[in-house]
Amino acid sequence: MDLGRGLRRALAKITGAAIVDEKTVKEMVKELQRVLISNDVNVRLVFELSKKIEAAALDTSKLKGVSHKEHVVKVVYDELTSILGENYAPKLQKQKIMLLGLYGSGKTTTCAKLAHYFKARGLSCALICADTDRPAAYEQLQQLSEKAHVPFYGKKGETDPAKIVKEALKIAKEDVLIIDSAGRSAFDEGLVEQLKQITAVLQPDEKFLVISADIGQLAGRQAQQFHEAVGLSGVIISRLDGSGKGGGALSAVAQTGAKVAFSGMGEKIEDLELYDSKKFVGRLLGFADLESLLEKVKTVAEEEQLSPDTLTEKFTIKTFFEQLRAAKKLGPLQNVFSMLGAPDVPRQMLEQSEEKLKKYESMVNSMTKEEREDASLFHKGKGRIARIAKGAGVSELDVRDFLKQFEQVEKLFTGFKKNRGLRRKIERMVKGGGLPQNMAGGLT
Ligand SMILES: Nc1nc2c(ncn2[C@@H]2O[C@H](COP(=O)(O)OP(=O)(O)OP(=O)(O)O)[C@@H](O)[C@H]2O)c(=O)[nH]1
Ligand SMILES: [Mg+2]
Repeated sequence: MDLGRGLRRALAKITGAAIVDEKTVKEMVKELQRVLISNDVNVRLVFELSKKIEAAALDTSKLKGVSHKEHVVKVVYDELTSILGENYAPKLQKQKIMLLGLYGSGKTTTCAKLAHYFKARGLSCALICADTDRPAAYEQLQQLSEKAHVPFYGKKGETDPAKIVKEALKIAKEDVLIIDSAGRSAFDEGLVEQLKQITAVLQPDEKFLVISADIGQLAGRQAQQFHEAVGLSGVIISRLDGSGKGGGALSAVAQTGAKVAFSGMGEKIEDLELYDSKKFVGRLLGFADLESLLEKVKTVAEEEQLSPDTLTEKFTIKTFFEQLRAAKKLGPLQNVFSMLGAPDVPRQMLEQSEEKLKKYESMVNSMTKEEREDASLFHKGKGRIARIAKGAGVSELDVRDFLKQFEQVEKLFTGFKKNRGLRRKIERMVKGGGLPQNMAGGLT
């Protein structure tokens, strides 16, 4: 399961619960364990984390002005952040950076990404090809240097990487020199020897091991081996964009004490990010930071306490539209839904543009009261759709789209039926969100 989705789902056990007690905390922890392990986070680490979270979450002695819910959310956020390592602050100064790692880990691509990164911060950069093993390594880096608009140094046909570096250092005057090195299919002495030779000539300021997120927790062992052999200043995790094992790789590296410096988030040269575990967790959970996450927990809790229970058993077009409208006010709907314990509502359904809502509004206003209460009427004869389209000044396709969306959400709600508490909350939230007066009038 996707890590972000899994974490949101786990957290929703708390944020969506009526009361937070030992049972809910345990359920949440169980769900957390499941998602972390399926993302290849080390089992022992997961159990340590669970124990800590459970203990801290159930310890209510330190609740100062926050609800138990907020407290648990904070504990989870802090613990996740802590297993995923610290953030890194790059030196924005003259320096020599050497990249190393196994075959296909992303070294060459990352060289260009780093050049782009430092160049954007006002430093001049150059790329040096010290990979004499891989055919076309020279051409690949040269092409990338053109993309990044930085000079390139290398010598085709030369078999000694140390020599290439020595020559390049004589002529390269750029602030940041980034050196690409050869890979191997596995960690071996030959590679270590070669890296040592390059290091002796280059005297790099930074030695970054590039690891693909795909290898998950094995990243820990790899970081350890390379660190012991050649000494690392940090690790760059590539392909964090596409891997279901990113959490495993990051936590394993963090456990070795090595710092994750950057992460690769795609194939393009702009796709490099400075690593920040808080930002990473925030993104997984769908919030910029802990504050905005807690803020949302609070708002939802307050919304819940508004108006009395007016739950209607039937989900109708009227309720649907009211919800879309109300949700617009509550901010990113995906987050609101996940707070309520329903993290899986399709995204496109939740991101209705203002313009679309206007269209919907006129459609709903063109419907009869019966139609709003019973959408199945639209399946009994085409006349109705044509009438609504005409009345609302939209196409029949628009009406059909709207009905289709309604039906999808209706299906989801039927699924929620088992979960009456959730439905009740959504209903309350809608009432709490309040409809603009004229709209509310128009819909009765
Ligand atoms: N999606 C994604 N792809 C990446 C990322 N980084 C690298 N790649 C791709 O991974 C493949 C291998 O990247 P390279 O940079 O050639 O890897 P390398 O470590 O230099 O490989 P060798 O020189 O053969 O050892 C290429 O197709 C890249 O486009 C990343 O962050 N995200
Ligand atoms: Mg390469």
